[in-house]
Amino acid sequence: MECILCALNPRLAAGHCAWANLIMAGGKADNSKSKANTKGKEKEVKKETKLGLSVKKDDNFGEWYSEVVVNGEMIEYYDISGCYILRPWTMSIWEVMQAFFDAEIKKMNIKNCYFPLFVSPGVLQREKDHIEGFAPEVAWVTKSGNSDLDVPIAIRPTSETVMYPYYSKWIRGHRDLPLKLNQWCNVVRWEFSNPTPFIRSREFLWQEGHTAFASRTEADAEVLEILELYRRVYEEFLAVPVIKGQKSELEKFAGGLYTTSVEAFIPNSGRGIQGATSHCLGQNFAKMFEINFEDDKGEKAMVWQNSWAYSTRTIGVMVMVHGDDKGLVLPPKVAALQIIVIPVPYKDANMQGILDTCAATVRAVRRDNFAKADIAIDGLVEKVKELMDDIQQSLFDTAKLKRDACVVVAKNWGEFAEALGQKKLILAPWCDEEEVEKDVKARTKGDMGAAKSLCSPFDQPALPEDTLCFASGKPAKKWTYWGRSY
Ligand code: 87F
Repeated sequence: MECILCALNPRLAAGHCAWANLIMAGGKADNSKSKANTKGKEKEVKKETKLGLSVKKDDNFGEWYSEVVVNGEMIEYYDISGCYILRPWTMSIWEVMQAFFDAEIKKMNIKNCYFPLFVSPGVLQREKDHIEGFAPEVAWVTKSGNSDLDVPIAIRPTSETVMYPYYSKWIRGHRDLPLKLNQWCNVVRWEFSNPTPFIRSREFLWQEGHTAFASRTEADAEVLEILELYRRVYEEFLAVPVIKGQKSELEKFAGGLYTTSVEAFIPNSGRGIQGATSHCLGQNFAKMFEINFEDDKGEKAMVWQNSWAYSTRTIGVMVMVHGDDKGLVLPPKVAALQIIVIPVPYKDANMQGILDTCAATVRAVRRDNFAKADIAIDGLVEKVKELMDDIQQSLFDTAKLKRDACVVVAKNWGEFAEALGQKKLILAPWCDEEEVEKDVKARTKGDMGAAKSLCSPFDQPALPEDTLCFASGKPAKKWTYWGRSY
């Protein structure tokens, strides 16, 4: 637990209040006086530190978000659109999640590696069917100094084409399997739709896991094991509730067999957001990249592959879900700084009285709900640890209550359209036909963006036999979450 002692340095004290989960003040001062004091100082400090926000979360969510991430000193805008500087507050959150995830995948015997940033055009083309839709987002290096390169070089938007030629080389027999590699790196996707810090940026940090197995059974099991780790990153660290489920045929990674994801929801914008994905690639890439092996019967076989990733987008989701009108609210488990200790010896107060009180209790103020508590110095550390756990849990509980309050069950088009208009997270019975999803997209097109399926939750409510699809009226096959999304 990181804790800072602010020896009455108002800039430090105020500046860190946005991030610390708890502010503890030792000693009691004259209440009326101290209130007047803080009020007067607040404006001054805001001006000095630019920590104050000019808009409220409910009034202008987009502007609020920009101000929170910048004034909270998490990011700085950069002179290339869609690129952001990740400041130390951000990186320490990233590192906490990284430490957890990295340790967990090591337990699964997944090894870290690092492949080059650059992709040769030849190898990129081998995946051309799947890259087709993505091609406009690939960034290229065409020059060195003043001279054009003989062959332009792509910058990785993801590393399938970089890694799989070597999987083909390294995998010979069944004893080479499974091959389970992960890399922590940056990727570049030259997005054209409006960039948003963490949520949609042209360069971002992620981990990408790429694994190869002898059997589909092993691959299927890993997909879910990784997805559970992603759920834990969101729910246990970032205190953000997510839904685990499967993507529709239209929304899955086109190169794979099926895609699972964790989906979050941002109540203020009424949009769903894909939190992380875990794909079973089947044997599609094995075919393209000739990743073959001799199986235990001496026969030639093709590997089964998975790939999975989560990115710095996680941090944006957390800021959007927990932040308030005062700025950032970080769950204690990922906060670089949990507590600020402020000694309060006022000159005009009775010094002995203060010292007596200081020796006995501290006043603690929580960042999440501003609740105040006087805690005895005896057993303070234990109490504060409990308080941190309580803040972590109540951030999650509050976020879940808010998310759940946005869920609407829609059984027909009328109910669906109404709920969409109210920015809800819609759970609807669906026939699971691709054409019907395309039709839903077409019918909901507008300035706000079309609605799409988010996922079919693994946790399926009962579906009575005669239930009809909300959009086509055909027999429904499953419950699926729908909404606008990031
Ligand atoms: C952008 C440009 C080029 C996404 C792209 O999800 C290619 C792509 O293949 C591309 N944007 N994708 C899909 C990425 C799939 C997969 N890669 C490994 C993952 C997990 C990590």
